[in-house]
Amino acid sequence: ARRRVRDVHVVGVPMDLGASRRGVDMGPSAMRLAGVAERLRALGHAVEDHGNVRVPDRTSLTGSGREFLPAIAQVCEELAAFTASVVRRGGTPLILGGDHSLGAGSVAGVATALAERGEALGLIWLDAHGDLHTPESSASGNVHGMPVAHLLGLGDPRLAGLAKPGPAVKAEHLVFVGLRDLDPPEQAFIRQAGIRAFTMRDIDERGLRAVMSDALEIATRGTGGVHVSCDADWIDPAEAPGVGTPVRGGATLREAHLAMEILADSDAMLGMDLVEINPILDRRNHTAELAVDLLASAFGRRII
Ligand code: 5AB
Ligand code: MN
Ligand code: MN
Ligand code: MN
Repeated sequence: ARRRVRDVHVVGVPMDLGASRRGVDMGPSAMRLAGVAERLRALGHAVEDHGNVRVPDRTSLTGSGREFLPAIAQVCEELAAFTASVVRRGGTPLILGGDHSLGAGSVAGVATALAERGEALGLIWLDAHGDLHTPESSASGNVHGMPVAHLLGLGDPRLAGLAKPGPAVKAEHLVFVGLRDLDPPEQAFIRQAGIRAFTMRDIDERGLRAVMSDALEIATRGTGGVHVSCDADWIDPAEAPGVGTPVRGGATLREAHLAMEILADSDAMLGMDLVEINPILDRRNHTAELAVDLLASAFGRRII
């Protein structure tokens, strides 16, 4: 397959308001220190780093959990405006997180730009978790467990209403890969809404290549392209210890690379999030370096 030269527009979202454990706000710095822009430039892409979206300082806010939703919605609104403008210009937005609540904004902006050309958006959500809670269904109240529900138009209108006309994504164009930790309301929702989801068991039984081919088929059928939202916790914590919410039994290093290589070959990717890197839990920036390696694969790195 060919390797398309892209205009990559990087933005950092140094936010951990969506999580109860602190530290993923340092993810953008960690990936920049690991050389993300330089790595993508070395592949021939034009890369512009736009710096960080403004995020309110946590110590300046009161409350916790779902009480941070209005502040998160403001960050997501700014992020959605950014990704929409990049996609309108034919560029590829690359979002460095930050907790996964930012997905409610990044994906909404890409969807808005596509809707302007009359196209629907496909979404591949690589994650140990479903992130399908509404504020009502969530036991933790943590907004990083809620972005997918909001992209489907459910939950709080301040997050669900960011895509114009919205909702950002239809259930039929959404697919999960890597799931292994769902809460009961998320399980019920997946079954009831008929959401396509590949668990670690599917990867074990069928292999990553077959699962990823199906995921791409689902996310590209009837859409103008695919946004890939990659929560670093889809990878096994043995490989990626520096993540916000580690869950044993995740993708291997080689499965993660193959997933990215298959995405690059498909040429269907419109934008990407790499989120939930937690340098506090990491060893010598290992997980951020792994994330940057994976991004290189997703953006067309070749061995030969
Ligand atoms: B992540 C949990 N389902 O709602 C919740 O890391 C975990 O963005 C959410 O996938 C994990 O608090 C959110 C238990
Ligand atoms: Mn997760
Ligand atoms: Mn997530
Ligand atoms: Mn997490």
